[in-house]
Amino acid sequence: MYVSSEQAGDVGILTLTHPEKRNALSRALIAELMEQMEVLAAARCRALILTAGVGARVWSAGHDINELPHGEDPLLYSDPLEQLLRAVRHFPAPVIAMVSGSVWGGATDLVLSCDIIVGDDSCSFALTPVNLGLPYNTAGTLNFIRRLPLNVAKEMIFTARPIDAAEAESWHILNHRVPTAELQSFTLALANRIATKAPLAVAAIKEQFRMLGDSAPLQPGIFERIQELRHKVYKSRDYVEGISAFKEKRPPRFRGE
Ligand code: KGA
Repeated sequence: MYVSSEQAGDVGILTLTHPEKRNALSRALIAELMEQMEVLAAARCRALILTAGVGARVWSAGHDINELPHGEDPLLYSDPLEQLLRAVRHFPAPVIAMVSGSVWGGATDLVLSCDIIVGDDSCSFALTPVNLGLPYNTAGTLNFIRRLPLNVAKEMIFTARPIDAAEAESWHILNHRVPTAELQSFTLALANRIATKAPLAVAAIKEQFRMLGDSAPLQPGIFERIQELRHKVYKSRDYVEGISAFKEKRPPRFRGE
């Protein structure tokens, strides 16, 4: 079991429970998470909290690096992480990320795909594709452009530096930064407030935010160009080196080829 699920009145709470692997977003963990999301949606939960528990040291280490393919597109439309991101965005009630601890790579994409983010002083967020030599995909890059100030997105991507709670607050990544002792009660109160509102209106407006936010047309030529740029990166030796270095627990040696 990598995920625990509970329902407190109209609020669903999904907790990642695989600290041994730092809640890496493996195929198995994502399958459980999405199954529980379906159960909670069917039970008409009116707000969903996604968490790794109060006091977690790592919220999630991101994509399971052992499941990233060599020499192939690492973030295809059908990749489990991509399916999870869409499930969160399509979930018929607001999803609140409640964050203690560090959030890495694709897990930061996941948190930024939630509707509201509440973090404590221990939370931090890193965007890490350049540590792995990995070309991020169009949907994710668009999510960062929409969700973050462009200069912030660029600094986070180009440096892969984990940004701390104070920076996350000042850069409007967090809706609220609260003391650890109050994280659970604050987030539950927020979710319960949402749960008292008209659920059809909330769901329709969430869907409008999603569809209107996604409505920027992408010219075929631009998409093809992005795919070509990404292809060059995931076929590179640096991408193999990035993944090998993680597995061998050593710093990568990138050569730009
Ligand atoms: N995928 C698979 N296994 C992982 C993992 C990951 N992302 N992160 C950690 N693990 C495993 C790790 O191999 C080890 O397994 C165990 O979790 C504890 O990790 O016990 P084992 O079998 O050796 P570790 O490193 O000992 O824990 P730590 O010292 O507490 O450090 C925690 C962090 C999170 C700082 C460290 O594990 C880490 O740096 N992980 C990788 C974080 C990362 O770069 N994630 C990005 C993944 O890529 C991604 O999401 C995308 C799509 N991207 O970047 O573009």
